[in-house]
Amino acid sequence: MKFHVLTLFPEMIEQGLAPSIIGRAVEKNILSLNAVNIRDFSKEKHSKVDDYTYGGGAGMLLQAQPVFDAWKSVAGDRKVRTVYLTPQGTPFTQKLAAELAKEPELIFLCGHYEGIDERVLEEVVTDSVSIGDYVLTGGELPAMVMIDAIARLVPGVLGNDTSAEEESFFNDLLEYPQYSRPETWHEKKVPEVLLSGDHKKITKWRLERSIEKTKRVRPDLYAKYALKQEIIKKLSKAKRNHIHMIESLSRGLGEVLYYDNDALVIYDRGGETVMLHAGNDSVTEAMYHSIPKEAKLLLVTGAGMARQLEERGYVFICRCSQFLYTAKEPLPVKYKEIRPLTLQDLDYVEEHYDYEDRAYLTERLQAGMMYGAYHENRPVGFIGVHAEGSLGMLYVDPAYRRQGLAASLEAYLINRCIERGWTAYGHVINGNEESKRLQDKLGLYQASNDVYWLGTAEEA
Ligand code: 6GU
Repeated sequence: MKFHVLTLFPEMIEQGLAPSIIGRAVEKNILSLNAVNIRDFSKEKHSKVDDYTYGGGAGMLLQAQPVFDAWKSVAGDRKVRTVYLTPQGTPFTQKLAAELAKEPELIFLCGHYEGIDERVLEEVVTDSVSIGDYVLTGGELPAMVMIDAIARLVPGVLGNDTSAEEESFFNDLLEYPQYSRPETWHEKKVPEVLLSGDHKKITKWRLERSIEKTKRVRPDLYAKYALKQEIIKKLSKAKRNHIHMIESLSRGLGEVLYYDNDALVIYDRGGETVMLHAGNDSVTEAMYHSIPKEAKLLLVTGAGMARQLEERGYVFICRCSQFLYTAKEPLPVKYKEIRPLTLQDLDYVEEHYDYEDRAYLTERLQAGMMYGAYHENRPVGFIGVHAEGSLGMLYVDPAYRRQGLAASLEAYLINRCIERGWTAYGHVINGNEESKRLQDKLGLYQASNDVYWLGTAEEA
């Protein structure tokens, strides 16, 4: 990932980030950091870049020309997402950090003085962002804050890929308190339960502490959490039919866009997928308008809703049966050589899985969400978890079929889901009887209602 920062104080950016984890990732070539001095693009005497504001008022304004030329020197004719740091921007959140972390390249424009000439902002800025309701002297610290938050989500930067998901804001809850040695310090003992070795109890205690803390210090966040829990509880009355929405919310990727008794719209950030459900099988105006423009895929629970969305321009992709594994016990796995695939297996996966593009498969591999069956150290089949949470992408080389490899792969993946506290579920395209038999054999239950996948015209 490439970060460019347009600034009057490039050394602030370079020196501010160099000693940190971000600096290490730059050394390892996972990130690049390019601070560009706007003053170098001045065409005036003494490299002047500011002037008085038309209409009067306090202070000086950065002029359009040097800002534009600095931006152009970086962006050229490419479309690069450009963030203007300003207290007048939309608030920076973990959600925006996650969205920006998917970009290959970002430009940050740091304001100074009283701001920047509006005309150049109109031409180059894609996002105006503020880091909070207070005023700083310039955009450099906010740019560094954003770079830090975004960079730690880029695979490889933190080293340990699971650490991003357990922390604050992952389920609208703040993190629980933590303790290290010694067991007693200043006459304070580490809570007993943490020494018990009982992981179920520990998880329960941590959740309770998270809830208690969030209620106390962030009632706004707690309200979001409580709403999701209420919806999960309601959906769980028909768990088989709603498992995709339940899992999207409980795994922390789903966000409630619309909720009205019997109608629900969820945006799953992982899969850029909107999930729609209504008891009366119809899409109201309000539900339709809640669909964000960045959504590429829709997952719908009724034929009527699917038809109405087709009339609105979405393209039908497929109708699937939904299957889920509700037992808590892991499944036996006969084939022993199953382990995570790595980026080195990208060509193999791409060659044998037709339904997704290389970028998607790369992301799934990097997320550690694809597993391979190996023979003599070469993959001979694979399976994975899709970005929105369903199991799929199952493939076995022709020479290795009819030996139970598919069953082993799926059983293995279901066990990994159980370890994460997830309920494993998947979609079987209508007509794929062989896959249905496999789900049956492994003990998965079929939901009574089918689901429908739709996409934007370009996606489908
Ligand atoms: Cl992005 N810029 C400035 N100057 N002040 C801020 C800010 C940004 N976010 C909060 N305060």
